[in-house]
Amino acid sequence: MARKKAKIAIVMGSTSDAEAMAEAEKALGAFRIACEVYVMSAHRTPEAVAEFAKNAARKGYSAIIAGAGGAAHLAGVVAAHTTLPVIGVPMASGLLGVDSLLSTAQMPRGVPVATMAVGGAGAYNAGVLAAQIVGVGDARMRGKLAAFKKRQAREVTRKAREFLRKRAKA
Ligand code: RP5
Repeated sequence: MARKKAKIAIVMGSTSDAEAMAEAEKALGAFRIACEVYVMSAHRTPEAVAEFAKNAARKGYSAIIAGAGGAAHLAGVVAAHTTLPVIGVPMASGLLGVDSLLSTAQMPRGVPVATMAVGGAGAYNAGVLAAQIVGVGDARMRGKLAAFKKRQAREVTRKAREFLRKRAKA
């Protein structure tokens, strides 16, 4: 039987989160994982969030990435309504994102949200973590992840050599 193609849902609390959350899409794209993007707010459109989260498993998503800032309850509310893994991305905000980070991470016992770093780097990591979740049941995806790690290591080594070479010349 043919394997069903994995897909991930990306939800953000506002269009003002779009630039940072595009990093999640970029990471998923690097692994050729499809995603669908939603904008909805735990506070401003709470019914839409509950409806989305309740139906997400039936729609076939492997995981949900949820990014919000400030009193960032989006990932937590999504997690309250689904058994899918929820990856939270705290957006940078007026309090440098510390408010978003704590509101995303400090979930009550029994309702986990896998919380990433603040902002674009966190959103990118959310995409990589989603690929790793897909990889649990997909050896080809694990191969892609291993190649990604090797590429990343090579790039760090290349940049370090270049930096040291320039430094020696100066
Ligand atoms: C949160 O409030 C959103 O996720 C966003 O990060 C922040 C500000 O939203 P806007 O006032 O820009 O719509 O709910």
